[in-house]
Amino acid sequence: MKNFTKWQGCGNDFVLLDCLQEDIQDYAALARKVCDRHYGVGADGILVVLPSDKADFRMRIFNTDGSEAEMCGNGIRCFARYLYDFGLTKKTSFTVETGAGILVPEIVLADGQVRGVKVDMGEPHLLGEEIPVVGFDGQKVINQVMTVEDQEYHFTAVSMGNPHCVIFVDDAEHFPIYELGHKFETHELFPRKTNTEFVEVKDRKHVRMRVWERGAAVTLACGTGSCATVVAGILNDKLDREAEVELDGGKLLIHWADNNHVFMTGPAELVFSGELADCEAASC
Ligand code: ZDR
Repeated sequence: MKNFTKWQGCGNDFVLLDCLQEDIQDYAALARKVCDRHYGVGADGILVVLPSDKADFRMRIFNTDGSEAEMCGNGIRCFARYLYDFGLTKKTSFTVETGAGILVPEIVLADGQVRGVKVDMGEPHLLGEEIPVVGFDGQKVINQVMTVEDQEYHFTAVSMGNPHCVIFVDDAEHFPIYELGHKFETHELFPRKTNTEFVEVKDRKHVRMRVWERGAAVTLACGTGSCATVVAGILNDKLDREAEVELDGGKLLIHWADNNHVFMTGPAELVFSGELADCEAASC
């Protein structure tokens, strides 16, 4: 038996496993099993709470297909709220070691109630080899052309620790994301695959975005993708430094500050707690 909590941030949902006391052998197998919406709990990924010798806590995230992501924006808000609400820390701001470096979430309180979580997501990485994108070493990848199914698309690539391919479209609502998302994810330009955001700019402070996530397909929201979207919008002179990203499952406020750090503010909600009856796959 293993206790878990289920969380969602803008409808991007996660099973959180507290492994501060005891580690699990095979997170990839457990993620595939637990994330299944018929045979498991159902989630877009699992979040693992671990001790860290570099920060207050360490977060690992595994996608539904078992692949490990460097970072997860919606996940880290849920992760932070778990630590605060369940009394693992009394601090409202603390450090979290992730595959994208040490990040700093801050619990947003009003009248003693948690209203959301604001996260210093660190600096975006823009050079081709950092994202990575093939053929762009030493260069930023802004408004370049790629071909998918014989059609040309303009894309801007950004890493928020994990890779993102941002495509500005006229009509995000009707973009055939289910048909084409996987083709972007596995495009030869992106050797570590990519998350892909389809973005309609409403005005300089407001975009509508839909996402195809690497390792998970279409999800209702993407935190790192929202950060990448606003960074790409600024690089293409379509957005101001602070903008709201409207996702299928909610809204996130993103600010690319003067110190080059990206700040993301949004909700994180506990859905339920439970016990995994059988986590044999992970020998726990
Ligand atoms: C998009 C994401 N859910 C978030 O909120 O940032 C991150 C999940 C990881 C993503 N699928 C990846 O980089 O493989």
